[in-house]
Amino acid sequence: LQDFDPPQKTMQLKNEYLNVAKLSTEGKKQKKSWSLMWAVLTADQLLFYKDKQETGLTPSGKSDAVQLCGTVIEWTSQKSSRKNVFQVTTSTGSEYLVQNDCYLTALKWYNAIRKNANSSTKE
Ligand code: I3S
Repeated sequence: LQDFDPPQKTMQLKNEYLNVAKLSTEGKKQKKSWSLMWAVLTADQLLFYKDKQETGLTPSGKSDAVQLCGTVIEWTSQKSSRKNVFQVTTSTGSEYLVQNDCYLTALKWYNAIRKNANSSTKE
């Protein structure tokens, strides 16, 4: 029974299509390739789905799950020529670039992810 996450942790706090490029997986460099992903933020995870319709599937399916505990979020102008890009670096060494042409959209996600990463890390 203890396997169940409390409802407030799995609840979707924010969801939207964002441009995402994975730079590395657990320290291993990947070929940078941007794609439009359906991003879902919960209290302790950032999930990326290829499509909005896939959110019903398990996170282990076609999506990517970022554990926010120990994750660092920083704006970057070095790693892409695109505007409004921030980097998400996990405690296990996976790196993602997240981007939106609208600054306010990018800022809202930056703030929301940072807030949850900070509170997940303190728990
Ligand atoms: O850091 P890079 O290599 O300049 O990033 C670009 C590449 O990912 C490129 O793909 P190809 O190497 O297959 O052409 C993308 O099309 C570009 O969008 C990347 O640069 P930006 O500045 O958009 O992140």
